[in-house]
Amino acid sequence: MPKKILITRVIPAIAEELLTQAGFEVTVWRGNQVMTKDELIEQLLPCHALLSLGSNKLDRAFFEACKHLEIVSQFAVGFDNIDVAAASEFKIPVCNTPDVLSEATADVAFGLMIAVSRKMFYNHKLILQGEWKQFEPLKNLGFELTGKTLGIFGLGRIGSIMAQRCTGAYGMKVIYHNRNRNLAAEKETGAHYVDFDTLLRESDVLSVHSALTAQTKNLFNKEAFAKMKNTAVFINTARGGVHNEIDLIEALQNQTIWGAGLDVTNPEPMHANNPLLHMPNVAVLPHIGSATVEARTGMARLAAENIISFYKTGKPHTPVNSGF
Ligand code: 8YV
Repeated sequence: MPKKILITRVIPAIAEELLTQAGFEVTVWRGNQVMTKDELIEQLLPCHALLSLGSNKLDRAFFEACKHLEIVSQFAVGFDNIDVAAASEFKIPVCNTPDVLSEATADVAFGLMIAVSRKMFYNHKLILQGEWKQFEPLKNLGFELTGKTLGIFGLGRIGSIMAQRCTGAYGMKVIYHNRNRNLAAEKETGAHYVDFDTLLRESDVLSVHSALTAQTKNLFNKEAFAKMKNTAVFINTARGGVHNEIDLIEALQNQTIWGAGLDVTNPEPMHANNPLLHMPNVAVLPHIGSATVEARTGMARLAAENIISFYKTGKPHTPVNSGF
């Protein structure tokens, strides 16, 4: 009997192709909406493995209802939607898709930094509103990035690429803060480790690349923004839950910080009347970090290969819980 796999959204076809070629029976949920928890549990009753997306909330109750699952392979690098401790209790390996989306996501961070520093989204809106009338010598001036200090919160794969982009393009000095020092990344990027308060105090651009965890949730709040330069730009392409959006709006309105570039918001989707969308020094994108053909194809391939490798060798390529 072939093992049955459920894929919870239509993703690049390579995932289904690889799994089918490897002898699995694949069901793809073709609805446009994310499945409800009940729909997901019902669909999984006859399945052995789940290929999930970040939009599926896999909490303890889910794992209690689906303890028959043999593996969960997520089409995303982030896995804050999954109660990994609960999965581990039921001896279910959970995998993610690191590396394949790092270039694409770093590009969005880099692009947002430039867009904010030159108020690009706002200036574009002025044209749409018929407000481009004449050359303005003193209006809507941005600032230059050359020689500025980039602060990275979470120097992993994506943060390292962002650091390299910024040193290569603008000769920026790079400082970073992680829970633990990343000596390999320091060597690769020339980044200097600093404590969290120094990161806040010294960054001209502060870019978040960490996972959302109990420790990072709401970390960029009123208190943190108050320690930043009033000329600083805050960039978040990781998870909206790492910043407090009400505090961010206030910090921008009070000019506690200068600007912000967000690819992730809190909540998602952001409501169209959110004040951030109307601020000159803010650029917001709808969570498109991994939205390139290359990254999404790589994610689909790796998510499928994790399942294939698990059933062939007992070991998935990129598990996030230990023991697998
Ligand atoms: C995905 C992401 O778009 O990989 C991640 O962690 O945030 C994005 O690449 C999304 O989570 C798809 O599941």
